[in-house]
Amino acid sequence: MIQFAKIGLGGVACFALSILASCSSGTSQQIPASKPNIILIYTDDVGYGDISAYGGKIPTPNIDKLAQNGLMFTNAYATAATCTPSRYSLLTGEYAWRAKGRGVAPGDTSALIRPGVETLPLVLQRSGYRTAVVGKWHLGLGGDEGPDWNGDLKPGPLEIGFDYSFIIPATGDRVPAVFVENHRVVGLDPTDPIAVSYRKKVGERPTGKENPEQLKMMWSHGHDQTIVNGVSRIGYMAGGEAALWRDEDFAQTFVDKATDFVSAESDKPFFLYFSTHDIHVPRVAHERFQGATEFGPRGDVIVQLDWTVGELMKLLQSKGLDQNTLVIFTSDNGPVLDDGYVDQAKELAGAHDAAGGLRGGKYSGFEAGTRVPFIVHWPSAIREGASQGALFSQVDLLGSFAAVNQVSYDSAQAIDTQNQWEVLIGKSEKGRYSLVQEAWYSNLAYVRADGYKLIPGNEGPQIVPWGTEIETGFAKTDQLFDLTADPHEETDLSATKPEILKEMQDELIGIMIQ
Ligand code: NG6
Ligand code: CA
Repeated sequence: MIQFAKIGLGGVACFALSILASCSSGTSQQIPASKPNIILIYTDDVGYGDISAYGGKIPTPNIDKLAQNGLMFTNAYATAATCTPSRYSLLTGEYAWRAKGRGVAPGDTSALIRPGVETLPLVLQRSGYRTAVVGKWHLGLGGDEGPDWNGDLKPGPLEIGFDYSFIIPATGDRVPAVFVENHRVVGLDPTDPIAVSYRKKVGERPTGKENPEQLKMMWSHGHDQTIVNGVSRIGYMAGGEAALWRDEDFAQTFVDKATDFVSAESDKPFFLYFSTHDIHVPRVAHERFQGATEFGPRGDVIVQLDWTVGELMKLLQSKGLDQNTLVIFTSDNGPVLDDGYVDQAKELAGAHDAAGGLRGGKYSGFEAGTRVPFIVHWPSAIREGASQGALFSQVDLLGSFAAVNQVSYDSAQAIDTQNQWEVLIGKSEKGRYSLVQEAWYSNLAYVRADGYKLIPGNEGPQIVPWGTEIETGFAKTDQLFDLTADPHEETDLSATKPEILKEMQDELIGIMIQ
């Protein structure tokens, strides 16, 4: 049963967008309620069942509080079951599979989103916001020649709509193991330049393959190249010794950078794209969270993630911004236990079901690949905890924020975004008619609000072939599921419901050739 939050602004009930724009916020910051500050907490590999509000066994009281006082979505989707395409779509309003080369990006790839492309931060800049990205990027840096780690790293976030950027350039498990602030590697000594290769060994640093005795966390598949901070990575890196990160400090560093950005004097509202490293591999929590749970490192980084959310909320409260800041908490793709390091995630999972009863996981065309936790917290407008069952895609944030701010956007490029603002704040339960999910290798699945789901036939393997043990959902022929009657996608209805199958095949092709 879906309940809806009561919508009220500044003590005045407002029911229409036009009225909404004219209601005063009543917060200490003199910003109209139609322009709340926005923090988009974009977590990494957090599954539908990883948060305790969604049934997880690892305590996440700070995230649960967002759900208790906000809107908890049950049918919200990342656009892809891996990171790079999900982030691409989130920021551009276009499904990533529309062009090649937007799969999981190597750490030395050039910028996938180039200046001139419409983006969510550009829409918000146009709406009068100051904008920042803090955390994981994984969308490439630099022009066609690739990133210049020792020079100016552009184009990057600053060229596509962010006023400030502090990022892990790719992922925590990929070199170079350094932070980038705006255009520069942080703390780089110019006499010790960085060299990166994804093809051959560079420099003298030991590797996880040759020197496993130097590791504090052993690799299980991949991840056996250059060792930094006792963890071997994907890719080889030389130089940059003074700039190397310590994985244990990621969470605190990002909270500190967010604090600086939020605290800056400004008469503009802010948009903070806060993209955590948690809970991606390598799962190396800060010492104070190590051993926090009986679930091993994966449990510890979930607790650390919850701490991060608590710190952000405390920050908002301390600045008097908690009422009129719209906080979105979600994830870039579904869960994985063994993603390349021996951290006992599987052995210690116990009764914790990271996929929350869904089938598959990260990389998968089954539901756990892309159906993710999605919570919206905005006390000025959303007064009570409620659940939102409408079909919603992260690709819709661009169109929704453009609509509520009454700014235009390039709809020829941001082709897949829709205005779902009223769904986002719980004013409507009529979400999308349908959406497209992208699994590993750009294989697609098509989900409709009526619960039917099509996974077109493809030649991919049935199990992700490198040791994660995740089912891809792929089969040689088209599969049709009814998610309402069969949420675990067990019964293929393609033979018994040929009319629905045909209808959905046609609809998906229609979307693909748009
Ligand atoms: C895979 C990595 C995995 C992870 C993933 C990207 C191997 C064997 N596996 O190729 O560990 O890094 O890429 O994850 O190297 S994502 O969440 O950023 O998409
Ligand atoms: Ca991810």
